Amino acid sequence: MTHRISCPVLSSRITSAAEAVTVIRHGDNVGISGFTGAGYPKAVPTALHDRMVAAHAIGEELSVGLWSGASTAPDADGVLAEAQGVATRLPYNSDPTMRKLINLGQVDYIDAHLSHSAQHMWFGFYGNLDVAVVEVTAILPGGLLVPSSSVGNNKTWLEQADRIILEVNSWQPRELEGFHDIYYGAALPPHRRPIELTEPMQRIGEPYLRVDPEKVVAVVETDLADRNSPFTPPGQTSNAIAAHVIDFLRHEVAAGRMPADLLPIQSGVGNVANAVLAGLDGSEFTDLVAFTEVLQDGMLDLLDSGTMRAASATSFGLSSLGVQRFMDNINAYKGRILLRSEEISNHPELVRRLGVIAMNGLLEADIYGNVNSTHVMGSAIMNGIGGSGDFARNAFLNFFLTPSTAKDGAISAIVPMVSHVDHTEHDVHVIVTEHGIADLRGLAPRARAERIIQRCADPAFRPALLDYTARAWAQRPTARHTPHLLDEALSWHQRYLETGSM
Ligand code: 0RQ
Repeated sequence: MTHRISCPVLSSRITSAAEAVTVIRHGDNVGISGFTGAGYPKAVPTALHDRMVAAHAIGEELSVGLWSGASTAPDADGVLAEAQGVATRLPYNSDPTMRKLINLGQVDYIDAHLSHSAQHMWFGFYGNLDVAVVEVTAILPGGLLVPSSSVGNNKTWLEQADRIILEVNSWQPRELEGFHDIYYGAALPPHRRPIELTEPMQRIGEPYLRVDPEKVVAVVETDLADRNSPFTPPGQTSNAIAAHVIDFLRHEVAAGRMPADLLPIQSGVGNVANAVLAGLDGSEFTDLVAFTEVLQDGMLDLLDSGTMRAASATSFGLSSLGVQRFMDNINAYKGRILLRSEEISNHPELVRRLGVIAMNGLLEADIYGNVNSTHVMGSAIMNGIGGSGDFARNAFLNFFLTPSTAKDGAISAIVPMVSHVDHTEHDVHVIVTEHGIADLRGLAPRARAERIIQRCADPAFRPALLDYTARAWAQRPTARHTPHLLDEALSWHQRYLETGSM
């Protein structure tokens, strides 16, 4: 037995990654751990890549359905995409190689709300899960698993898979034991009970993942780092967006709609989200709490400065510097950070009960407030809806944050009609760009259009947007509640495709 594996039954299954992947067969569905580049398996995907390449070289078919918590890394999604070994992928991806294959139509991508992915598995919507490959920090004497830097869908994958490969990663700090809360009370309708979580940091589960040792076919030891992508320091645009959000929160507190220590915060991935967190750090707000899915560097800063008292998430999403900082002070974070399954971190019942303030990015919004978070020019997937729908739809208050233009000003983030809809006008409260903030709550469509154009659109695109709305509204008798010029509504996208500018 090694120092991380103290269960005699499971230590007898220790083997190499190359040996472990022989249990994966063509056509299998493989559920891997991993969420925003944390806690994904690091040795098995590469070994599977090698096996796929060798099989393809002699004309054998070997491809799998690949399911995860959310995004992984070049040494998981990336290598499997490179081997042309993935037939279907769900529920979220941000790997560029995988994205390319999805957009070429070579991988079928099921872009799902993250809170749905586990329950859709349980409902039988995705078919059988043949193999689970799950990274853990340690295996305890009785076979309980200490989870690693993300939880994601691991509980469901371990329960549902026919065969299980465990990767025990000694790069993950052993002190992660105690950071997790794994809820085992979920049931299928009509037997579901309320989830008794009324405070973001309440424990409702166990610190360990359970596994049936009979199903564990291999245990692979690794010592490899998470992806840990760097963040760019907030620039002028991100800082301006952050300042608008914080000003708005201040206004909401002053108006008596929110307590002085705000409500639980959810913050999406990316640099803009990180800038908002940085902005909160310099503000008067204190004693904040997060009920979110990803814990980025910005949130670690808030925990360090004491601006935030605690954070519940499903995963870390730290830079290398962030990881170092976390590891150096790990015991100080214990009790202040909880990692849960993504079906709980993103659960609509909990998001609504707790009254979460949701902050997520977007690709484009239209004049009436519909939001596209996923598809470039209506067709090419960027990442996926991720948790943005889980949080936005059920939030007390949601923000959608974006620079007003993309691609050096060639693309307006505010368009007459979005080319793909992820968040409908009914679910969008506040849109923010560097130019300003459009509070859409309680507004009818025409008032929303005026506000979005005047406050959020880039000045270079405002005249054309105003011209569009004026002509749409002047139409008779077709102009109605939400007026559009149907032959022009998507012409901005078409113009971009044809000329390289909207
Ligand atoms: O591409 O780097 O090649 O220039 O899109 O844009 O402005 O850097 O914004 O990193 O915050 O990402 C919606 C993708 C925004 C993200 C999205 C191009 C732009 C750039 C990125 P380049 P920015 P961000 C929690 C919640 C869905 C999932 C989610 C996302 C690149 O926020 O994936 O919210 N959200 N999950 O140039 C064409 C446009 C564009 C555009 C931007 N209109 N048309 N390209 N870009 N706008 C996390 C999880 O759930 C795991």
